[in-house]
Amino acid sequence: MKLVVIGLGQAGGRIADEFARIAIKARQERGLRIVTDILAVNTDTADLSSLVKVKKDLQHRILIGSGRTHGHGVAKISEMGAEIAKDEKDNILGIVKKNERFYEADALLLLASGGGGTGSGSLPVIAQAFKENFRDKPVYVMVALPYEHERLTEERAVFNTAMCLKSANEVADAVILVDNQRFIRKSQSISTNFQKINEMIVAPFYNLLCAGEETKPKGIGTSVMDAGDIKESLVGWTGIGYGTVDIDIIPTFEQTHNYLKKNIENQRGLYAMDEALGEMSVACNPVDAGRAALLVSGPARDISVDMIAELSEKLREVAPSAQLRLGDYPRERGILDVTVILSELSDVPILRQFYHDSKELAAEFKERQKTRSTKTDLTEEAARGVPSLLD
Ligand SMILES: Nc1nc2c(ncn2[C@@H]2O[C@H](COP(=O)(O)OP(=O)(O)OP(=O)(O)O)[C@@H](O)[C@H]2O)c(=O)[nH]1
Ligand SMILES: [Mg+2]
Repeated sequence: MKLVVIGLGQAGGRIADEFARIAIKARQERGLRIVTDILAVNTDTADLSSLVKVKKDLQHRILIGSGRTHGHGVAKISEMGAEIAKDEKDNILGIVKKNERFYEADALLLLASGGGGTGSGSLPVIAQAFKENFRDKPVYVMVALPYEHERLTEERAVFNTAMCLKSANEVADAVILVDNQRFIRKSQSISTNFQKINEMIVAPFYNLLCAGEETKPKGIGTSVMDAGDIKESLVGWTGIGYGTVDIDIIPTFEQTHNYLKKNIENQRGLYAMDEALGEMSVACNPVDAGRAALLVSGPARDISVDMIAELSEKLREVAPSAQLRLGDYPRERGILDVTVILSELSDVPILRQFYHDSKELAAEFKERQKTRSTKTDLTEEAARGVPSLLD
């Protein structure tokens, strides 16, 4: 599958940078093209220049709203991010369309954080603009949810995220949720280590995008997961998970094909699938998924029909309402990995929490505004009669 990737705001830009890194890796190591273009859009000049892999020209690092923000961001006011995006969407669309490979792209992927202003405000606007202009290309969005400490202390982060998610869901074909908090635990690194977190966010996409682009016979599985399968698996609220297991950890019984060996293969697959399901990008229950996809990748001799059957049976058990799609992707290297997509989720608890909290906040904002204007009126009243030094 080939994507056009557009990162919006700081988090979006950095995650786009990570997509650029895996795209370069796919070209160099596998001779495959998994993106047709990668762009970063921001109201902040410094954020744009701090990117590493996104091409450096003005067609790939696009500064918007400079007349209003002077290149310094929108300070978490996502309404301003949305306004600026409305003014500049035609310009962005024009730039994306100009790329000669644009028509090869299977879909668009927009990336942003929910908590900031530029990314969260512009993401739904740009998604809508693409939907209206390119009806044949699905538009997927990925929203990075704020950390727990931000949810507890930064009202704007909660409010922006709720508005961004609600609006994005109205226009995008799928909204991929990635909860920053879940990646902290995994990375065991300091909370600001975004690079590591972004690597983990993007990792599941590597094999997923490569699998259907392979042309070398030994990279083509028995059941190839191509762009068509992925499109069918990405609808509505979506989580993505990735698990890996080292092939060398369990003895491989090289020459034999006995029952025991098969069992070990299956164990590895189950282990990796369990990790993928346990560490989904957002906390969700597979029972609530309307669609699910599973891609197993590893050395051909370690992926048996038997193992795929067992994994699919287990996935069916935990996600009984999901339309299931399975794929295998032979790769000659020392690990076996499993990528899981759970999509068309009917319930994601953290979503409800964001909506609930932001409604309370909206009421509170109103109340505070009322109190403030009453006090301002009183102050002005008290100043009446005091001479001013100005004309
Ligand atoms: N996953 C991830 N999250 C990030 C990254 N950088 C910032 N965040 C999160 O994104 C939110 C802040 O939003 P930013 O993306 O910095 O904001 P912005 O879109 O640039 O908007 P403004 O700076 O307000 O103009 C916070 O919740 C951060 O925790 C990143 O590189 N990766
Ligand atoms: Mg910013």
